[in-house]
Amino acid sequence: MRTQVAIIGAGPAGLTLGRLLEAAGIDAVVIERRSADYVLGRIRAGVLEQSSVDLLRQMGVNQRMDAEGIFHDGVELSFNGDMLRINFQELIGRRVMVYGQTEVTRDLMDARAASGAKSIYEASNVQIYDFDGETPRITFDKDGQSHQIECDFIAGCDGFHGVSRASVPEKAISLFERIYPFGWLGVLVDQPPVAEELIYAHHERGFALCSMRSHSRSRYYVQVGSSEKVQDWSDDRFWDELRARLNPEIAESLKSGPSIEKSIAPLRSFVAEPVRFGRLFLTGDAAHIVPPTGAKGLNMAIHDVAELATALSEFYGERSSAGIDTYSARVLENTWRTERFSWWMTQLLHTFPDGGDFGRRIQRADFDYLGASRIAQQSLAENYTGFRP
Ligand code: RFL
Ligand code: PHB
Repeated sequence: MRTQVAIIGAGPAGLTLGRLLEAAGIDAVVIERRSADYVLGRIRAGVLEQSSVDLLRQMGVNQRMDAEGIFHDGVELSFNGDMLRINFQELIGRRVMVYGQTEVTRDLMDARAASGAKSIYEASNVQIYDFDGETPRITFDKDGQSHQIECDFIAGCDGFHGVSRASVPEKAISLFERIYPFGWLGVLVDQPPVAEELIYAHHERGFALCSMRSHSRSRYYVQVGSSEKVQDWSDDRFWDELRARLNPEIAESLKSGPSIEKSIAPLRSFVAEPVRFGRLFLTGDAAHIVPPTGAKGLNMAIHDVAELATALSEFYGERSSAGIDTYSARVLENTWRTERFSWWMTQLLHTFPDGGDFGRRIQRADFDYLGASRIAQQSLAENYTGFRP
């Protein structure tokens, strides 16, 4: 088989890139290790920046998003029960949309199926070759047979544990990483959200987040130690812990219920440099990881592939490699800006085992500064809604 761009991974990065290339008349195949149902079963992000919403609209996959997505003008912060609302709309004239990653993925998969674009699910043992030359190749196994795809470019959209970044020679890549000594235990529940907007809560017992997927489905998280096991968290234990970390009035109005999904995600900050290696490009979680506190991972993935699609369109349309040559620098600029913001939100809101009294006083001072300074609030608003200089 031959294609112009082989896309490894059918997460948001791979599927968005596939759609953008399709619109540009560039042939692409998506190769995914898991089944489509497995990909759709992963509960992940919930917040879209305006620029992501705009891109999904531009790609014509907005029908359900426009009907079901919920615009939020701001978020609430809570610090040991003291509340502070950050009103993005009023501060900087922008807002965000609550629409689950699962839904974005489903919309993109449906659009791909409708247009007949080629996707190969349940492809095992994917290997990539010759991306330092002009004719890269991919091999994989499916239904007991081995297959090969020849292509012009490989888009590594295969997440943090994928094969793309792992195939780059060690000396060609620099990795920057911070692993946090905690994770997020998340619960999905069919109950109306406790508040109209998201609540990010710092508490001595640990961070908590009240989020949502719709007016009748809520998503909640609590910070847990890195060694915690999900089976040790009954629903009752989860709800008790969440309530203990919220402002008492809010805790009182929280509607709990049987969890329909419960999982623990570790928190890390991670950046690979560069993100282009000859004819291989890394995008999304394959290139960088942020802790979920800033709601950025999905939006970064969409940003990267928009840059890549523009670069590839220039290559095929105008025979110019200028976009390809600057892809890495453009992605890394956005990456580090967003890494900083996600790190900052994380260190403000979480309880650090080694933070000590000094660390706790600094966190309180940071929160009080936000409460007192419109400029500090604008900075948060600008970054949370997506800063594009
Ligand atoms: P994905 O979604 O991991 O998709 C990669 C795909 O590649 C496949 N794959 C392979 N395929 C073939 N061969 C191989 N060798 C392969 N190895 C892997 C995988 O099966 C998978 O289908 O990466 P992508 O597309 O870069 O998308 C990134 C986002 O998924 C991620 O950044 C976000 O979910 C992060 N995130 C959030 N981002 C936001 O923008 N807003 C949020 O509110 C938000 N909340 C979150 C989050 C992530 C979380 N977790 C679980 C880490 C909340 C949580 C709890
Ligand atoms: C979510 O709804 O899953 C969510 C929302 C905001 C975040 C992280 C996760 O910062």
